[in-house]
Amino acid sequence: MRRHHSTTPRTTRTIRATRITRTTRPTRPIRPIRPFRLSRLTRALGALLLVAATGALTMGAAPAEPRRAAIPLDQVIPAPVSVESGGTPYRITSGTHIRVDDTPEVRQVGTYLAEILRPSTGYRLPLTTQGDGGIRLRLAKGPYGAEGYRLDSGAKGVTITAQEPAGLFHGVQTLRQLLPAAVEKKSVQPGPWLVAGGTIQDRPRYAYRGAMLDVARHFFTVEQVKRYIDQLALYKINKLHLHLSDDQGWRIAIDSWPRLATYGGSTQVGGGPGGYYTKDEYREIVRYAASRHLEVVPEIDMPGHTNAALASYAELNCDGVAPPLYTGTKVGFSSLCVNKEITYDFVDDVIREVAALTPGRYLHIGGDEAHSTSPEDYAAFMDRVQPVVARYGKTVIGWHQLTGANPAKGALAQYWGLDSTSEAEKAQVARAARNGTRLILSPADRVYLDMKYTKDTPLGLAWAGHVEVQRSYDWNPGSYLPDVPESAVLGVEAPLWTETLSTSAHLETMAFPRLPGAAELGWSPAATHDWDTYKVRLAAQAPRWDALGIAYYRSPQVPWPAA
Ligand code: TNX
Repeated sequence: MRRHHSTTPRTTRTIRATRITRTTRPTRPIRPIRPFRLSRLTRALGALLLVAATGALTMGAAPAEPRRAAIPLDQVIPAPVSVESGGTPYRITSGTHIRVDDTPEVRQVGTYLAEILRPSTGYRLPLTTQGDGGIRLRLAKGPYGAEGYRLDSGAKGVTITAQEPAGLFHGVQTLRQLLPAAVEKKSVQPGPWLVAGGTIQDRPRYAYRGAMLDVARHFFTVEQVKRYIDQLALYKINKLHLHLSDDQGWRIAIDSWPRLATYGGSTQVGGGPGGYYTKDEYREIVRYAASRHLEVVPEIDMPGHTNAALASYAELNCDGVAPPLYTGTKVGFSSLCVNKEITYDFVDDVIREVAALTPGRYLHIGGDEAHSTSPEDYAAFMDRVQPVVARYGKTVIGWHQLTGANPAKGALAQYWGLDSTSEAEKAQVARAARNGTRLILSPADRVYLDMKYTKDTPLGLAWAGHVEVQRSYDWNPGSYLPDVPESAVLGVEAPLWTETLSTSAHLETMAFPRLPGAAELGWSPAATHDWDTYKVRLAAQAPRWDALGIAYYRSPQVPWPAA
């Protein structure tokens, strides 16, 4: 067996207001330690330590193990706030323990980590609350905020410290990305399982880092949604917005209006069978999301995008006649009947039931493309509906058309315009922002994951143009909309509309590789933003997606490793 060690370059990255300074000593290649070299190495104390550590590291290594260097600490997506590389890597072995604080929340993060590491390493990795060394997950007071963490890696172990369990969970995602891609596989793989030495300190730029999934145009099962949740968690996304109703389908059981789901949910774009979540299934999605530290944001879109509801109950229509179910892809043709009282009974019942099922803070009421509702009716409708959301204890989110009416105090507006959106419309959004309406940014020509990458990519729509990977990444949420102060931006969300998408592979092909970029815009300091270094980090994710079975678009803009 050949012994080897990796000498880790000492890299210090300091974030300044406007740019990153990086001082990197040239990387020394991994080289075998031959006996005659030892005497030379022992001249320096540092080298002595290194040799001792390396000896410990390589003992007991399986003969088939390839030689490989640890993944550099700064290769993570989203880019961390600060990275200091150096020192001996930690090696996960069959003797490694996962040490957790003795609380259910920390144990849960530890169990989650163990479930990722056990199948591929083949190690037991028992959870324990005793001893030291190994992988340690601990809560402590510090400058971490609600979601930040610190990761320290050295010869004896890796410690992730955070103030809250969410911070530990995000730190675990970082640790995951520092391990070889093969760690994601479900069968035993050869090691070594090295984590580069050094320290990462990290916390998010924005509190709201969302992804939306349209389960209305095509229905996606609980298992498919869970799969997407797992993919979101890897990039520290913390909100799952579910678009639960639209013209083509109603996807959540409502006890007081049962035909919404049983009839309104019975089809989808293209005429397939559709589907809906029972209340227990929805609770299961919420529970699973929470176990990945994502908050579910349910959306019931109104007053437009309501054909499935109008088809289910004739009395909701102004003329009392139920339209047929709809399986096409046009928008803007349906509206609840704003002047009928029963509309507000319906809205109250639906919001009450959805709010009761949802532990999260938010309830999204849509409000986009209400082309069949007059502006006066639209404003009157929103004036009545927003207080209902508040009455059931939730914060309103609406698509940014809500800023054309009277956004309630504390309501959030989700901006989905384009570069070419009129100045007047942008100014309307900016005015609302200056008056206290906080914004979630989802510019369609940047982070609509359903837009085609190029004219030649088969899936997706193109109404907002073609959105290649660089275009999707290269914008700054903090200065994106004119006259909107950075403090008005609560975060970034990447929506995935599904008119053309009906399988998990479809979803993934559109989300990857753009989703990690949206996640980075939401998490990383603006000072880390740099396409040229980002595209290298992005390329390095591909083997991980392969290991996870995630389909992705091999954009020619990204220097992928040879397949
Ligand atoms: C616009 S964005 C819509 C959706 C479509 C999407 C397709 C928004 C609030 N409304 O109804 O599915 O474009 O890209």
